[in-house]
Amino acid sequence: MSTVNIAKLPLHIKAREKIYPASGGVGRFPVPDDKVPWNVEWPEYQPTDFTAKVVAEGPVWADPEIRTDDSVKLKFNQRDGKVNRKSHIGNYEVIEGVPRNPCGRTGMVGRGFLGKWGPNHAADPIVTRWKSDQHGNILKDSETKKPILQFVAIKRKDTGEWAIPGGMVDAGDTVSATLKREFGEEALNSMDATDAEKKTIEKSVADLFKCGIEVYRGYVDDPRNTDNAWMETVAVNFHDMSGNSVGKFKLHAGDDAGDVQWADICSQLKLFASHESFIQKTASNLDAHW
Ligand code: RP5
Repeated sequence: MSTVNIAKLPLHIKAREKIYPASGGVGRFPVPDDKVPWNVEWPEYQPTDFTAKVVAEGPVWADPEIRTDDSVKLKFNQRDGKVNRKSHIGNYEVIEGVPRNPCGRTGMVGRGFLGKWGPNHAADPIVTRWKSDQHGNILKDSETKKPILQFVAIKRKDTGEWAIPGGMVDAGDTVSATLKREFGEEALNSMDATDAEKKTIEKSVADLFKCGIEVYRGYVDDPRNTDNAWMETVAVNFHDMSGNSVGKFKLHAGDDAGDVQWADICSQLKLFASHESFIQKTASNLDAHW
C-alpha cells in the first residue's frame, strides 16, 4: 500500500480541540491550521503528553507503553497477530518507533483515551428509515421537496454529543460482526421492550444487516486523536426501505428517554467526530433531504 498523501485528507479540527474530552481539563498545545502538516517546520511545537490512567494501567484492549520499554515490538502498518495495525488510508510514518498521525499535528502526544498506537479501528452502523406520519405517508421537506430520512442516533456519555452507535473492532473480530454487536449494545439494549419483543427485533436487525452499503472508510476526525494514536472507521448504511423492519421500533422509552432516538437528517445536525459527513453522504446516496 502506498504512503498517505496528506494533501488528499481533510484538515482535522476536532482532533485539535483545546480540552481533551473526559480528561478533567487536560489541554492540548494549540495548533493553528497552517501548522497542522508535519512538513511545515515548527521548532516551537511542544505537545502535551497525555495517556489516560485507564489506558496506562494496561487493560487487554490497550498496547503497552512503547516509548520507554524497548522490549515491546509492535508490528506497525501490518496485521500484528489478532490486531490490525494497517491504516485504511495508506502507510503511516513511524518515527523512532512511534506511529505519527497521518493527518498532522494535534497538540498532544501519547494515546489519550485510545488503546492502540497508530490506527484504532471502529465500525459505524448507520441505520435509516424514511420519516412518515401516522398513516405511513413519507414526509417531505417543504423547501427541498425531498423525503426526510431518519437515523438511529445515540447520545455519547463522554462528550454528551449525538452520534452514530459505533464502536471499536475488537482484536480478532470483523467489521461486520462489530457493526451488528455495537448496534445491539448501544441502541437496542436501552429499548423498553419485553424479551419476546427483543427476539423479534434481533431477527429484524440480523436480516437488515445482511446487506449494507459502505458509506465511508478512513480516518475519523475524533476529539480523542493524538499525534500517535487516532481513530479510523468503516461506516455502513443499513436502510429499512419499507419501514417494516427495524424502522417500526420505537426507540426512546423508559426514564432514560433521549439517549437513543430516530433523529431527522438535515444540514443543521451537529454530531460527534466526523459523523455529520457520513450522514450527509448517506442522505445523498438515498436522494434524501439534507
Ligand atoms: C468514532 O468513535 C467512530 O466513528 C466510532 O463511532 C467511535 C468508536 O469509539 P467508541 O464509541 O467505542 O468510544 O471515532
